[in-house]
Amino acid sequence: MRIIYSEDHKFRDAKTELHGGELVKPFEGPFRAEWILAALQENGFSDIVAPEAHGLSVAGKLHDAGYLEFLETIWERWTAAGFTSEAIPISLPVRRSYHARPPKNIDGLLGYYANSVETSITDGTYRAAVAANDCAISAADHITAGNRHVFALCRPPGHHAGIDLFGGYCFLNNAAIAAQRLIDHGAAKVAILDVDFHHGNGTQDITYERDDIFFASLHGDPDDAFPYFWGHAEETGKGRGEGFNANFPLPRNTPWNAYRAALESAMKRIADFGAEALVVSLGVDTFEKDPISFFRLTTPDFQRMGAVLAASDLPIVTVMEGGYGVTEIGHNVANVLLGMED
Ligand code: SP5
Ligand code: ZN
Repeated sequence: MRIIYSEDHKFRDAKTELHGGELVKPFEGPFRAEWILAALQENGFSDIVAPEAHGLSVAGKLHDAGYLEFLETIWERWTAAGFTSEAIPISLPVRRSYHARPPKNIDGLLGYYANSVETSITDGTYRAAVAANDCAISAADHITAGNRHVFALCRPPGHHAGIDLFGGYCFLNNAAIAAQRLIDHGAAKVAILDVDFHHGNGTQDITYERDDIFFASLHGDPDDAFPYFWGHAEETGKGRGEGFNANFPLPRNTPWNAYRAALESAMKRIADFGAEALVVSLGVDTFEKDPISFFRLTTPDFQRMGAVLAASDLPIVTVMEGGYGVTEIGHNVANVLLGMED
């Protein structure tokens, strides 16, 4: 399987994350991609290529123009405003902010474009996010060129990034960008399946009113898990997108057998939709030892997951999302890809 990887992920290296009332070392850091890359190499994956540079040519079709300009300029504007530490939003539009609009004040703008506040913005964040977007686009292009399965080792992740929102360690929605690229190159219907532990609220936001992208997400029940305010089963799409969104919230301690049943339901929905290609938002934070999540998947379960995905017989772009804390994340990712190749 071909793997798309850019060293530029290293430019996303925040020092702070707001967690439990403290600024801690972020769960999402460069070490994650290093562990994953090492495990892939150990498992014999050797076809590892750098992405082409695409800039925001695809992202511009999905994300708001003001938001993209914000991402590009926030660090410069933040430091010009006299702040010396990392950029953390403090004030967000909420219920009854009827007249919310992008303020000119940089501190206000930061909150306007945030959906959660654990994600500090730093020098280099934008550069790394664009590189991850390049990986997703290049992976889609290798599929269009005839590859069956391609893995984009994206970092920072993307599935919490909405039309005009960052948060949950995400800035540009790499999975939606891959799906859009497949459509731009001729696919009529693309499915995105999100198996990260957390609901893919950003991907849902971007695809909610579309009928050419079917979005399915398996995740910790938002009643008990981040991002809390999205991911309920009754969110089924809107307008022409009604019926093209499927959420599978699952309870604390979900083991592989219960997970597999939900996964097979999601795959059935994707087959019924008539997808021509599948984008998988792969988070391995469903692992039993993940520090911020509560499912109970084991390392061998990830190979079983890969087999279920490949049984769809669809071309698959797999895009890296979450998975934290322990070196096993690398082996868990490798196992998904090995399961696809069997
Ligand atoms: C891409 C991705 O996986 N993003 C996840 C972002 C989660 N950020 C907030 C985490 C809050 C976790 N709180 C659980 C504490 C468990 N001790
Ligand atoms: Zn996650």
